[in-house]
Amino acid sequence: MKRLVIVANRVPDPKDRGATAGGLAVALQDAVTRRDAMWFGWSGKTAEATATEPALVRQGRLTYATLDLGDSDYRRYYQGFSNGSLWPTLHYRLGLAHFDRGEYAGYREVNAAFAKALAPLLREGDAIWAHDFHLFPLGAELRRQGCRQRLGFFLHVPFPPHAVFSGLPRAGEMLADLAAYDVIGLQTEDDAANLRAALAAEGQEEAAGRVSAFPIGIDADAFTKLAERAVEKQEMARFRRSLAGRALVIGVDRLDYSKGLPQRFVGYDQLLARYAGHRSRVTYLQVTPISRGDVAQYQALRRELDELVGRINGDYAEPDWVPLRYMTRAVPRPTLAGFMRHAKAGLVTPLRDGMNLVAKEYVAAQDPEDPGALVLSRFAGAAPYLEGALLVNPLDPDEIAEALDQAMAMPLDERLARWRPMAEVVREGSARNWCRAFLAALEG
Ligand code: GDG
Repeated sequence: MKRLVIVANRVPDPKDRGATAGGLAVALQDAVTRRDAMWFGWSGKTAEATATEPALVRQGRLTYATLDLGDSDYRRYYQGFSNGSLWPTLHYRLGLAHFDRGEYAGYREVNAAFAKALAPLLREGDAIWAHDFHLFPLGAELRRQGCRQRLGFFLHVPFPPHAVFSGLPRAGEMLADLAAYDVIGLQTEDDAANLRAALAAEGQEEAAGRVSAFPIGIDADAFTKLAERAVEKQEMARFRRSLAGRALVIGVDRLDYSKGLPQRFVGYDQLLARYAGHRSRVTYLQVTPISRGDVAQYQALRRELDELVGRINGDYAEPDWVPLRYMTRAVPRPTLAGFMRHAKAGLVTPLRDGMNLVAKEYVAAQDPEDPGALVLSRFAGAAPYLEGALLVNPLDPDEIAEALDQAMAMPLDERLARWRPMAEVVREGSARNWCRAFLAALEG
């Protein structure tokens, strides 16, 4: 089997196994353990200048090749253009995006530096798979370095309609860069259709023909096992005791404005206001590890959430009941799985999301004899795949409150009827199958 070269903004720490690993590292585990592979990208560290020679760490058949980023490149490429321009634009939030030519230049320079450092490490016949919005121009830069290998690109986040994307200055250049890839993958058919139309509008019809949907999944069986084991642990027994028999609602999201957290908190507030019967009978636990904490919009969101949590708890708390438990620390994956299994409802209401793996994890964590209900944003990429969820408009707190009330009251037979097909979809659409489908397209 040919070697697989994965390029991503962040490379997982070779020492970090298991407990806190999530996201891409988990999804690609199968692909990088069954063949020779290299994982190339940013080390997560900054230095005075961006490194030109990658640091190499070998672990069995897998080589990690990482570059430190210069301080100015970190600000321009990562904080500036990737997080400040592209992330909001791709999540349909042009109003939150800013554009700065210097940052855009930094973004292109880092992509060129990645390509230059990677090119000498490549072997004939390697399959190269670049991930996510940080790397639109990487393929074109690799071609400039003389790379002839097959190049794939997968976008983990949504792709908006061209009318939105073209609000980004230099959108045309970004689309022309994508045309260097042989396979271009997105999460949903809608995203794929949007990107095809955008490419066609820029005269890239041929590249539009290389765009397909490859919905990402999770290792459902492993997550189910984690959840089953977690509930046996002392820590979970203590947590259950602390709930004193109250129903649990769980939310798990990075602290990000795409996740719809303020609207969700107001939705929960509406549940307590409009359906007084739930007061003192339900506890909502929201796990929200801080992310991009050095970006102003994320700091503002954190303050907004602090205030909302304080107000909701202030309004409804009893001496022995806190309605909304809110944590900004990350929780180990097995503990999360345990929380999810115990929760009567999973509350997943992003304003936009490429896929949303939490929705799938919630489904996988459920007890097949007594599953909980999933309240899901219709703007999550997962929505078209999880038909048994209670779909809501995440901008409408009243709709969230109504769906939560329905979830709390849902009889077992309805919960089973909704959950079973979703469990099937989540198991079938595994991370492994996602990798295999993409690599089959890439390697023909
Ligand atoms: C991007 C796209 C797409 C969260 N808190 C903790 C924790 N997590 C884990 C979750 C889940 C992962 O992080 C988050 O994945 P999501 O898919 O929900 O969202 P993004 O981080 O925005 O990911 C998204 C994804 O890429 C994959 O393509 O689905 O649309 O935005 O696995 O469980 N894990 C641990 N502690 C936490 O506190 N251990």
